[in-house]
Amino acid sequence: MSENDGLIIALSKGRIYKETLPLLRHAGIELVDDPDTSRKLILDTNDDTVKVLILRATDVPTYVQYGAADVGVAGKDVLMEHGGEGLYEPLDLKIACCKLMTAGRKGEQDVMPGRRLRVATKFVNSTRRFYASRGEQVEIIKLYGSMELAPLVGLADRIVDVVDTGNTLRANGLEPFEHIADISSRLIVNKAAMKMKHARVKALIDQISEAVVSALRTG
Ligand code: PRT
Ligand code: MG
Repeated sequence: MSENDGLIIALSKGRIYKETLPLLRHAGIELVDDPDTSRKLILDTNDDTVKVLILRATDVPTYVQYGAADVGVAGKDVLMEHGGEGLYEPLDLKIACCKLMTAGRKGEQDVMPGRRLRVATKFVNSTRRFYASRGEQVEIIKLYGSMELAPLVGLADRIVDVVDTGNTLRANGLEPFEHIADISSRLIVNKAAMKMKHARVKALIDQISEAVVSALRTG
């Protein structure tokens, strides 16, 4: 694959991969390998010049930022944490939708004024910005997963996490409190690739954009 006309796309396994596949198909890109059964991290497509990298969701913006991938798909939650340096975000794909929310033990929304909340989350930057915007000083505890456990065992008063159906919160005796942001996945593009591979990247953005519109129309 030549450096200049090749295209490298960064995706994460799971819901983003599943929901991005039909959009790529609309752009004429079909995957040859299935990441759920293959152990390969670089997947081939029907086009020799297009490869797909399978990464941890939080690593996708980093690969695109440094140009190891030309384009990628990442949740807005992940992009808000990353900060967006070195990349453009030209397209809202309207997939993997959810909400970034604060949550806590059911019925414990009220807090004593002046008491400093402890908030457990993997979204440290978004959490800091949210509470700062309300003039609230909180202590943030960085976790990497299973945030729902933290309020149950007294590690934290609050969590900040993405919520879809809310079933996971409910199953653990928690409830959502404040809405921080609506989240969906975005197409992201490396800034240099946008210039150097403009025709190719622009064509991909246009085709995927069409696919998003027609997916919304057909529900
Ligand atoms: O799982 P892993 O640690 O590898 O990484 P990840 O959680 O970042 O990746 P993944 O594939 O789970 O999520 C990728 C992206 O999907 C996220 O960055 C979000 O933008 C988006 N998304 C949409 C979600 C959800 N919906 C969602 N429900 N990400 C996570 N969840 C979690 C939620 O936190 C809860 O624990 O799924 C669980 C079920 O949600 P409920 O509310 O339906 O019970
Ligand atoms: Mg997950």
